[in-house]
Amino acid sequence: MERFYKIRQGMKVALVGYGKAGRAVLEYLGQRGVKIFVSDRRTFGELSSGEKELLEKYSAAYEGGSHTVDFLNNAEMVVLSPGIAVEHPVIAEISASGIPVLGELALAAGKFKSPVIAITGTNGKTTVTQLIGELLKAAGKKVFIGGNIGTPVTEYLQHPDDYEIVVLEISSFQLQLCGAFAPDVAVLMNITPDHLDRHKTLERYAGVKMRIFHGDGVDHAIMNGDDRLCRQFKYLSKRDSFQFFGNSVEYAACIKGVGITIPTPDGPAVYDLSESRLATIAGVMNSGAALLAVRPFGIDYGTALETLRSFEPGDHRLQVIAEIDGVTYINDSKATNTGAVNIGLEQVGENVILIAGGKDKGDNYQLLRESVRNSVKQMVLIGETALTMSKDLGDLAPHRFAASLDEAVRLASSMAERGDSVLLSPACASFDMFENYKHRGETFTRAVNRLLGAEHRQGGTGDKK
Ligand code: UMA
Repeated sequence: MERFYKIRQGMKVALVGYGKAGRAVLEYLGQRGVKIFVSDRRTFGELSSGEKELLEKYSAAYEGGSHTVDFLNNAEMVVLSPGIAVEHPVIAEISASGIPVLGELALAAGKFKSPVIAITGTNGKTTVTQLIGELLKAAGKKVFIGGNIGTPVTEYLQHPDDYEIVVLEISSFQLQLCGAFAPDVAVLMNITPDHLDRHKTLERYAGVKMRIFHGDGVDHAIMNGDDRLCRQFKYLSKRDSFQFFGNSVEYAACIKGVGITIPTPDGPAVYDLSESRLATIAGVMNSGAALLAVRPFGIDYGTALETLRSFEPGDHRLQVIAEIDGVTYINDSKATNTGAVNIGLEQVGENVILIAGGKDKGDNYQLLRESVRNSVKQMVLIGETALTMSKDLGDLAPHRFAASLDEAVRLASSMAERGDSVLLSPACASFDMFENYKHRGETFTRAVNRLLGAEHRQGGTGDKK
């Protein structure tokens, strides 16, 4: 049985990882008089002045360059950042010595003053988190939106009275050390292979995802009924009853085409999303999940429908950047796994010049074969995984290699003909060449804008046949 962790003045706590999550935890604990030790692989000299000031503000000790048992075993508790593996040898040794090692969610468990909606899944979780947030705000609720989406959960703990509902995007990394965290509403969007460099097997990855349903307080468990791996690994969720969304009239949210039907005591509520930005295969599934998640909070039909119809998806997810000489350039930098690329290719359709590759996360690129065969004319491969992708997919479409994303965009542009789409959908993390997926998407956008500028300077070449 997992327990809630209490914080007391004078307690010694070590933070491993001094990124966004670590800094938020430092601020939270520092204000409560905790004695803090911070360990990060960056040397002290590599920290920004703001990071140094924060350490000084709370008189936190700092270990830079590496993590050591000697430094951490002074602590009564270790809070581990999500990007650092539990299996890290130093963390494993600390844990074996009996010092509790917890993540941000385990620290926050028991401290929420408002209902919590938590969303996980390999793909779609950011959009669903945003959708749920928009639906609740449209209904006049004060909503905290955070977690993996960018604002650490701990920031909520600083001002819990400012909010009526908490909506959290939760990653598999965060679920690994979630302790007694139990949302009131838990949503699982889908499971496709991802982060297998960290989780090793698909079953372990799925098991971690299913932890979102484990806590005793989960009143509403919502799951994609159409997703093969969600169904295959459902037994790992330790519960029997779910509200499903997907393509069946038996489901709590039934999705047909671009419509969603949800039974209500007054008859079925039908949400027709045609003509909206959510009128895509993924868009309606995301909307079905979001509608089920907000159902306990009594949002009226008209408000919900209007909010969905006016929703604008975020950047870096199938974002159309420009049309140049009849070629559409699409930024799907957030597609960091094969599942997301399959969704993107299905949506874009045919005649795709695909730019893919990046940092390997243990994914199997053979899982792209069917959609590459159906949609892709040519490929430009970049990053660490370019050669592996060439081996796994190269027989399906002619391809070239590029040393940078700028070069990849130029090459793709030279290959494309009128009516084609140049799609950046990497199937990989970005860290081999970029700071993160946003930086990669922005680099792509800038490269496309340079092509656009060149076209304008030439007065539009119109040379694509
Ligand atoms: N570090 C070490 N030792 C290591 C590895 C890293 O000390 O072995 C240090 C780095 O020097 C850096 C810090 O750890 O100072 C970074 O910590 P972190 O990787 O845990 O990242 P944070 O900045 O704390 O951001 C985290 C999430 N990052 C990850 O899960 C990798 C962010 O999700 C999240 O938005 C943020 O907390 C706020 O909750 C990002 C992400 O990439 C978007 N998530 C993955 C994904 O979506 O696929 C799961």
